[in-house]
Amino acid sequence: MSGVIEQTTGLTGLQEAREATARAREYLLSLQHEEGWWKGELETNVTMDAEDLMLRQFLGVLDDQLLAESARWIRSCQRDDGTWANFHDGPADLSTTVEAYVALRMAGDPVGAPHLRRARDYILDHGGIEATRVFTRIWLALFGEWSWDDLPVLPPELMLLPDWFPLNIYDWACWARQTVVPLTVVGAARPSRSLGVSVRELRTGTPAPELDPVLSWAGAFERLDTVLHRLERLPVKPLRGIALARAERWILERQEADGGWGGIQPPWVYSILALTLRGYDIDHPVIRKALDGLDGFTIRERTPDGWVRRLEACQSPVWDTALAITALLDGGLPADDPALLRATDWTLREEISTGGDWQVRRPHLQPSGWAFEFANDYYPDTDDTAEIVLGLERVAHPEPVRLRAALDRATAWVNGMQSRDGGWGAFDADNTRTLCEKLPFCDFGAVIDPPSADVTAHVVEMLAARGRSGSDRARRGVRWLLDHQEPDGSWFGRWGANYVYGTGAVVPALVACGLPLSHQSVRRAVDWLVRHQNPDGGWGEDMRSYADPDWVGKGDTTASQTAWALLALLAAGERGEPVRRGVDWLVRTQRADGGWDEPQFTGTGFPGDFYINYHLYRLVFPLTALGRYVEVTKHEHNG
Ligand code: R03
Repeated sequence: MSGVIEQTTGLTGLQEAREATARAREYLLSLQHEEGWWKGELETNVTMDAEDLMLRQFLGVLDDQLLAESARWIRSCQRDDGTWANFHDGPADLSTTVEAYVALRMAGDPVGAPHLRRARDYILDHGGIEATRVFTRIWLALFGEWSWDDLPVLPPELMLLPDWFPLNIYDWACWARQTVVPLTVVGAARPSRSLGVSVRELRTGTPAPELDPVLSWAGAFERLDTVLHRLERLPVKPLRGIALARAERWILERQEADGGWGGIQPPWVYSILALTLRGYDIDHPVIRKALDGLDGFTIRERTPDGWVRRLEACQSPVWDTALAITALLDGGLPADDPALLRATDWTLREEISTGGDWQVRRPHLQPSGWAFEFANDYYPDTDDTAEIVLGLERVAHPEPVRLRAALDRATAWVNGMQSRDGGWGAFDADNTRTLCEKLPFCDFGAVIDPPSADVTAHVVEMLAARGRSGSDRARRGVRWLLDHQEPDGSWFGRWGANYVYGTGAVVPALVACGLPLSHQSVRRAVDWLVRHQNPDGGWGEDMRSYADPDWVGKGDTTASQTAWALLALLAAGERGEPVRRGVDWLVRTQRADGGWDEPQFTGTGFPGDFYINYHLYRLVFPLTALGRYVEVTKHEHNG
């Protein structure tokens, strides 16, 4: 009995939640850049660093200091068992471990060193180079450490397929398209340069696996690949010259202001390789700009062991700024605060005004919207645009007409990007051709961008905020969400981990669209969240939930995931024990400076394959959740 009383009285009061909110708010304000934006580190895994070293080795521009600093970082990420993982405390990843091993060999670590021996034991026990992903083997083929004959052919003639023909480049997700186009150039050139060391010791000699059944798409494509390999050996390929020239032009036309491609590492580095192989030398302005731009994605840090250097896969200033604006507004900052006005002015300057690849599927739609990064003008996305509109909509800007005009353009753009089935994908409409996934090349990451619950929810919530919850498009979006609820009551999280993220996004959106709190869809979601609350009062969901149903809704409590669950519960009208215990966890674990620790990754690049630790998630989401808790509790206390 006394235990129960203690537990109840130990729970956080409104005043403590208020103080925690204020601390988080001030801390977030202190992190704003003077130009008005926020950007947290986007932490991923050491393949970024290993591939950066291989890129520079290939180009002949690898310098010793850079090599030493990257190697020091890679070594610092190795675990006691000799392996590397793709997320904090995650299982070993074979391809990542192979790439890290190659990088450390390049840096001069001896084959016999204990840390490399442990890595090699793991690699050989798990199938060796033969069992790694295609991308890893492409990197090795660039240095003669793997044969181009044993990689899937990606013929440049792919560029010549019209945009209605299956497997044409616009059937691929934008990130896959931007990666595949330069890789067709690289694969056609079949280069082989010196790595300086050999990593033959990582091969097991295991023959390639059996082909899939003839009558499956995968099996058919594998046999087609054999034919393509034979065609590659023909002395004349009539369309090759035209195809390569078209790929080159396609790449050149898409270089961004920061020198990159698509704002992400893979197209960036493969485009550099492709252009180099087309004869652009290292001092050509296009290549110079591309390499200089990569420096902007580099983080250098002094550690007790010396300087370390690591590369971001991507940068998130627009996304972080959108989430920060909402967090500050929910956290009680006045809507005309100078920090919010500066953020709004910067964001307005970032609005996309040029066309892009999305126009292939939506040719009559006017450009607008926002991309995730500083520079990615050809690829705005609906998710960033929805979150920006949700934030800016609430700011009291001195030029309301100008602001409203931008929000109207952006809303129209997002509306036009709705897919036929009523949902929204991130970068393209109707990017749903699953045939792409069956190609032997496609063994890593997603290669299409179909509608997802998290993105659709953000869009629908945005439409509601703009007074359009009754529109036909919003209604079809809501219908899509209701149709895609999992049998257990949750929603899948495509770009965040995982069902906690999906559910945390969808419930507020449905409620914003006027779904009654008593609706069975909302009730089932609430029940799912309550059932998955950790004993400590928080929520957490491990990345393993993407592959293993036993992990669904389970994992160490994290600040961002606890906040996502609270956002759904608060939107659903919940005010009881589960909410109070979640809030209590946030208040209890807040650092003195107003932030939270979160070594766990809670962002998703590709379910199963690629994960992100967004360093601002641990702050913006708890601030939003605490702010909303304070707001609803305050009103209910006052009656
Ligand atoms: C959070 C929501 C906003 N959102 C945008 C999120 C962008 C996340 C970063 C994307 O970075 C990428 C890294 C990648 N790697 N490999 C690929 C890749 C793509 C994006 C990749 C995978 C398969 C192929 C081609 C490229 Br095929 C490391 C909506």
